[in-house]
Amino acid sequence: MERRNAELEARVAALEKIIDELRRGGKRQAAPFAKSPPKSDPKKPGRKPGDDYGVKSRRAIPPRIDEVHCAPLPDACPACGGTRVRRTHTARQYQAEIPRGYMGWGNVSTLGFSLAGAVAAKLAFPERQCVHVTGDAGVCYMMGNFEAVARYKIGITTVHINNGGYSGYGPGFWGAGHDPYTWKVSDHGSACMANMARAVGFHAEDVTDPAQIIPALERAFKENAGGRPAFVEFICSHHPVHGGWVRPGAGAH
Ligand SMILES: Cc1ncc(C[n+]2csc(CCOP(=O)(O)OP(=O)(O)O)c2C)c(N)n1
Ligand SMILES: [Mg+2]
Repeated sequence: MERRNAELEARVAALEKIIDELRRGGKRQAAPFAKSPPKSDPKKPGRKPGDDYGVKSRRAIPPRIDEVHCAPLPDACPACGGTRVRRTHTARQYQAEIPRGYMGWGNVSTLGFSLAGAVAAKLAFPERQCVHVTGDAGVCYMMGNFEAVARYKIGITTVHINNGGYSGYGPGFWGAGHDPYTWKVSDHGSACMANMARAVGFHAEDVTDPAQIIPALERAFKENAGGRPAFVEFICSHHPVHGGWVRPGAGAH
């Protein structure tokens, strides 16, 4: 009987120890000193690039578009009833792959800030692929800083959407546009921004063939992995081309 008692007491003590450890473990966030000793080879925090990413939580991309919804502007403003309705901007939609992995803006932003944004993202998350997208004017605002990005071997990719002008400022469905001095840029044949980036150390390419979009990005990302920034210039149609949902605005831009 005594032996049995001693056995049970030892068992209770062992179970109490386990309960205590579990309790302490549950408070890890609040009390780091309750943690067990750190692992010598801990996994890097955050999402991994490539195959190491793990299971993606987004919906599967449908193989073909089977439904299109038109959202035309109403004839009058639903708030004030005014009939001078005009389009001011197009809202893009993104399905983010990584929570907080996309940095963007609502409508108006400081042209050129995306280079600094991508550099900051890369410094904060060196294991992630960082890409920024800019227009012609944006490139001109940031070009003075490309050399430093190459010198510090910051492997980011700049995607330049070259639509041969500053959209919204030139002529369009909204009217004649501003004075040409506000929107005209040199033809790509005489002013190639990819050449400019290459000259200061970037891997750089011009892309005119849609089939080359993905391969060019893959080449850029490969260069990035080796610590070389990349500049991919996509030559697009002049100014925006909008879908059939756009109707002429009542006034000039
Ligand atoms: C620092 C700064 N200067 C001026 C503007 C005003 N602005 C807004 S869009 C734009 C033209 C943008 O042209 P581009 O970069 O070629 O882009 P696109 O609209 O053609 O895609 C200008 C000058 C701004 N947003 N930020
Ligand atoms: Mg442009």
